[in-house]
Amino acid sequence: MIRPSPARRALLASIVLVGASLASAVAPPAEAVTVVPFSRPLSIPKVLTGPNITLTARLADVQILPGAKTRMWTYNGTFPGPTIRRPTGQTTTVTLVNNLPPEAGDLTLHNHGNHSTPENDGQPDDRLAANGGGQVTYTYTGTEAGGNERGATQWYHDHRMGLTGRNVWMGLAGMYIIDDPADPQTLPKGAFDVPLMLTDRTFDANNQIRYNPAGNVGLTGNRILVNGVPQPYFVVGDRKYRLRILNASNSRSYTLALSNGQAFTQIGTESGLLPAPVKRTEIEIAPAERVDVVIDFAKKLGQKIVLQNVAASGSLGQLMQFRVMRDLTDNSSIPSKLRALPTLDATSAVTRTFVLSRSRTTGQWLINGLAYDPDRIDAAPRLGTTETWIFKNGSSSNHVIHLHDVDQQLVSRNGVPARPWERMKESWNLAIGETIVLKVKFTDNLGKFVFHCHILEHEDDAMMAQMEVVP
Ligand SMILES: [Cu+2]
Repeated sequence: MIRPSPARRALLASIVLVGASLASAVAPPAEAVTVVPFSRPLSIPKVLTGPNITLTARLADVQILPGAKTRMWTYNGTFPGPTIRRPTGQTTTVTLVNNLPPEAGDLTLHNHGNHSTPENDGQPDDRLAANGGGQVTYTYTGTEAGGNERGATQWYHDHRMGLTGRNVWMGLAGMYIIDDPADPQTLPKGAFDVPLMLTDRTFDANNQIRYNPAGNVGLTGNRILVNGVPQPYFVVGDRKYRLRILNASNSRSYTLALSNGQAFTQIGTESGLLPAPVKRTEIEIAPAERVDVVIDFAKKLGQKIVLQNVAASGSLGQLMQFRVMRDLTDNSSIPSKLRALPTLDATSAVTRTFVLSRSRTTGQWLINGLAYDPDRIDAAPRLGTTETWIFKNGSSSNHVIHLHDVDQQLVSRNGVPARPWERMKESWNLAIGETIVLKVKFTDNLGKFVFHCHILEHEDDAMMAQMEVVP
């Protein structure tokens, strides 16, 4: 039996309430639905581009499966939430309004991957948007280390202490893209630059979802959604498309491959463009990771190509279908050099080691033997210095380590130099027994930030730690 942490106890109490609210909301019993693969078009979330954005968290009935709509916790009534798309170097405010029912409690919004000050980072217990119409405005400057923040595919999601898994599962997630004129401008753009959010959910016979993680191992769903649609099709032209793929699932990892054996050209990660494109036929993507890829459908007119998840079989292995049906001229290209990485100090001021483990007595997930304590500082790097951070996975599960505030460069994984597609990121999958060595430079922002496992049931089980950047 797992002894619940305080966060866990709050979560368990809330599950009952969520279940109750959904039970009262569902329609009379309907037949369990069958999804015909590739029978519905891909949905592209609405794009918000203005400098002052409002995200209202509210209930909405969303058409996910055929038949009854699914009651979800949404931003602005859709799942995924709207895609925010902003030029780097320009200030953006995002105002979170909490109009969810009382059982949702207070909320916080984390812009995942952004270089935010602590007060704008959407911390688990600070500056909460109170239930019943409370508002919090977050300000993002779009600047970093004396210049503009790098172009990147980020995302925003709830980050409430002990309740992130529930809140994201119920629908509180969307994408946030920073456009950067310093990135090559010949890459596919406009309608050929497409965000894809992967999530998994389990639906009941009435097409409703409910958050019941049954312990702290990690919740997976029995159906995979791409931009909120089960197994969609997407009509494309015979040209290159840029796909910004986000794994917004609570705990499921995917291994992406194309059914015709064609390679993806990976051009970016969570932290923006790679130094150079890399061809890969299989790409593993763990929770919170993003891969920015180009698929070239040239000479494929008339073909149907499936984006597969070769980590699973059946419907879980068939994510979406590209139908190459439009004869188009391709004016895009992928330069051989994309974007150099920032230069970090050659020497590190400090080396810190963090071991990921699980308590033998309580089953709780731990970092350096400890559960999260908001009153404890686990690392205090000095502003402007570069440090070496080592993460070792000593547990019997994979974990996805996510550091807030700054990008990280990979020195080595299991003693081997970084592979070209993971030299700079901010969410790192560690398989059992793996060790990564990161270099991290702390710029601009003083104060406290969390770092944690992004398997949300592990995070909510207090697999989180805190750093404080000091003068
Ligand atoms: Cu974990």
